[in-house]
Amino acid sequence: MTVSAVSKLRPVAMAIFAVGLISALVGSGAALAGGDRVEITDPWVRSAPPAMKMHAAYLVLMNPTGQAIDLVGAESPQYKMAELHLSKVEGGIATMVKQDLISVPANGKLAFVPGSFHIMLMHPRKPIEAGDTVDITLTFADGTSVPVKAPVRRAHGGPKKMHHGGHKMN
Ligand SMILES: [Cu+2]
Repeated sequence: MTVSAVSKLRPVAMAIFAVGLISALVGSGAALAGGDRVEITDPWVRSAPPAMKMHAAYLVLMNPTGQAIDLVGAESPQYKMAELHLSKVEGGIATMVKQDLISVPANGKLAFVPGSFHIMLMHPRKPIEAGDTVDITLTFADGTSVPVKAPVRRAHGGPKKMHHGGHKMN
């Protein structure tokens, strides 16, 4: 009897605490702009030939808050190193530049796609191939970190294969 009485009380106490917390935030006008508020969609890692000791990870970050949220790092237990990179073409030469910070604009989104921002996963501890899943942890400037599971797959528009009809132009 005593145990069930306690377990019935606890959700009520939690609810009161949560309401207090929310009203405190609203009252002070502070936005809860932690990295844990970022919505992450479509994470994936582009597969590469085994000789290639690095892979690029892509995803889309959506920031529903009224303040910019800054991504400052990434890591994966399956790789010795990971960095935030930006691909660009300078003087006709494609390069990648390490980024110390990538800002996701307030109420905006940032897509990591081939040819632009990516997470550079370097020195895989074991071979990584299409069908595997890579665990990535994103770290934000406020100290929060968010885990992401990214399936490994071949790039769109890789080695050309004939499509089997049925294309519709919309
Ligand atoms: Cu890179």
